[in-house]
Amino acid sequence: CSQPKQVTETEEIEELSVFAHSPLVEHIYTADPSAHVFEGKIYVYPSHDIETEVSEDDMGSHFDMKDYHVFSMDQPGAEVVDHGVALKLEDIPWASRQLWAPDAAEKNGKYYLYFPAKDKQDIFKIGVAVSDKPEGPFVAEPEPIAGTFSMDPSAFQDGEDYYLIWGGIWGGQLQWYDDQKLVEGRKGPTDGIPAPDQAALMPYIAKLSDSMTDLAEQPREVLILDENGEPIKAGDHDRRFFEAAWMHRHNGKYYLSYSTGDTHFIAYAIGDSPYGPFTYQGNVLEPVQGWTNHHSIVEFEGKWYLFYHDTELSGKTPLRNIKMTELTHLPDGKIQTINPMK
Ligand code: FUB
Repeated sequence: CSQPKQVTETEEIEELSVFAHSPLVEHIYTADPSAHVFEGKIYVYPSHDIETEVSEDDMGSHFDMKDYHVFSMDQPGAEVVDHGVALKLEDIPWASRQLWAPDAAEKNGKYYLYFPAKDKQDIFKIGVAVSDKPEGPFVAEPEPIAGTFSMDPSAFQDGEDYYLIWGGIWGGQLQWYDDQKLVEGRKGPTDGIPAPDQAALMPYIAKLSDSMTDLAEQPREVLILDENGEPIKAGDHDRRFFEAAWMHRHNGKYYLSYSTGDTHFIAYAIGDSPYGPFTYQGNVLEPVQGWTNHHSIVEFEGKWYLFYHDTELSGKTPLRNIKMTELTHLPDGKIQTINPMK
């Protein structure tokens, strides 16, 4: 019988360099990778970028995606399997366009794909689709999740509890809401953005119901505070929330990471509860090639990984490619900032 292979530190570093900072797939364009460990494998739920005639604007109209593919790999560095189309726009009764960044969760052997799309009135809502398998195909619920608005949902499991976190400004339309109500007449990317010295807009969180297809409670704003305990200001573009909220738990603390949008960082903040408040700490990821920066953080077999995207394959912002690399939590709980160019 064969002996188990002893992996040396050098071999481990070589293994890491096979996948670190390289596109995970090259046959289609992919972005916004949400990674989870399901059934002992890593599953990735990205956006599927496509070529489009739609011209670029500050509302993100050029991100005109029409379906989702799901990917899996047995472990980091292993072959990445494309499981094909998991859900398409034409099969979502309420949606009209723009299938943006999705995420997924598993509960009792069922899989839930949470996704944003514009409804028939061109307003972003968050929908859910269900499958018996992590790779789908997923069947969309007939209506968006009641009480949701804006985009970039991420699903966070904390023991028996599941939460949905979401929101994004500019093209994500969060600035069109006051007290979770759409304000008539707001149209552009900055209509409704607070003045620079006012608190920035923050992401939202709500617990999911037992069915996983509804919210169990009224959404709450997730506060991101500065070192003085004050909400990060709207004019603090290097630190304020823009989109792509992601939550993970490490050593009993909750980490909220997010994109700062026009300053292109993935920043993070730490708190004691999924509801926050969170205190800003620094950056997980420096700017990548391309305008958008969007990520996820997942633990697999005792190591932590960052999934992110850039535009290495196309050189064009709306045609991105997903990547992964190892992520380190330092002994003081901070995250070692990753430079994607290294
Ligand atoms: O992929 C479309 C949008 O671009 C996402 O929803 C944002 O987070 C940004 O990555």
